[in-house]
Amino acid sequence: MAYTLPNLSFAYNALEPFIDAKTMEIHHAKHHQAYIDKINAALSATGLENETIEKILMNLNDVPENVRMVVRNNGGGHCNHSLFWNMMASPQNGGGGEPKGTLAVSLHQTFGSFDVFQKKLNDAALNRFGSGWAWLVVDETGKLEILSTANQDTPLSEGLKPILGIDVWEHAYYLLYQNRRADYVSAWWNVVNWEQIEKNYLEARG
Ligand code: MN3
Repeated sequence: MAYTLPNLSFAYNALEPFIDAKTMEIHHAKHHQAYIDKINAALSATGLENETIEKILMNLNDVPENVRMVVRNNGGGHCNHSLFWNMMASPQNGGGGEPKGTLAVSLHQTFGSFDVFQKKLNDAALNRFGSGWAWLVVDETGKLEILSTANQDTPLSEGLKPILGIDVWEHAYYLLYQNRRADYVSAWWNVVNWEQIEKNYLEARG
């Protein structure tokens, strides 16, 4: 089964004024679609066509060497963006604010406060040189951790479970923010979907 582009649960303009409709449309319909086209082509005739993308990225060494880098980059792009769309919600529909529930307690226990957590994730996003992602992940022991990855690398390939990610590729913000990544990252918190991230957290802890 070839992978297909997931529908967004909101309109392209739903995240305005923080993320503009044009950026969302190009990001989803062009960039994400391109990753899907390339991963589908790369996997054809590998015997991995029916695996989930998560399982493939968790076991990159099982991917034939001649397509491994293409799978890592484009499979990662498909996987990361599929998560990313659900990690955002319109401010009119619950986006933004601070988390409630189990994750709020764990963030406090791990980082001391929500503000410290947010500052550390912002630092990870701003210090990622070039293209990549900043992540909040759950490690093998259930502990929360902040890190960043280059390109479309996913924490799944390191045995970690991503529960919140910020795309810091220029394609995610350049139309509206040009070179001002810090402004984009700070605006992004207005559309963070804590309800979904709480779900991701509970699922990751099992
Ligand atoms: Mn992107």
